[in-house]
Amino acid sequence: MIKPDGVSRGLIGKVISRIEDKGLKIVGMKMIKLDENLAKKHYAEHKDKPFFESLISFITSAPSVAMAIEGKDAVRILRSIIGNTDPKESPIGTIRGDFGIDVGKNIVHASDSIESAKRELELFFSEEELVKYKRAGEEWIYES
Ligand code: DAT
Ligand code: MG
Repeated sequence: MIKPDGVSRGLIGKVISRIEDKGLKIVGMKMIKLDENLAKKHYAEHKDKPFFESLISFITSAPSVAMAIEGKDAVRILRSIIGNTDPKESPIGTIRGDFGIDVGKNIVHASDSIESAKRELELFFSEEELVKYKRAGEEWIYES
């Protein structure tokens, strides 16, 4: 998901390009301004953290772009494309390392496990909103 800072800074295209360039496939996408209810469900694991209230206020402050992304090892690869939680600690070459400075404005979200990906996808997309198609050139990305 491209968070409110990424959308508001005009980084949607750059973020999507990195996902496409890697060879991953976008199978669902929507612009959505999270309401408090959805934001709290999405970040439920952090409800007792000191930064929870500011996180909810930030994530509901402007539109985000939610994406469903498919590919071999997609969860692990996306986490490596986005980088470390704190942009200051994130290597140059990652989205957070290249575009961010403070942890509370780290541009993107990505699920950290298959289980959280399933849970989060269900929060944002219905079955019908996820599409099946073949990306041209997949035979040049995957060995089999
Ligand atoms: P990630 O987004 O890398 O999965 P997370 O799940 O630990 O990181 O935290 C969710 C978001 O909460 C994170 O993207 C930014 C914010 N956050 C995390 N740790 C924080 C902290 N120490 N202070 C302020 N915001 C923080
Ligand atoms: Mg997380």
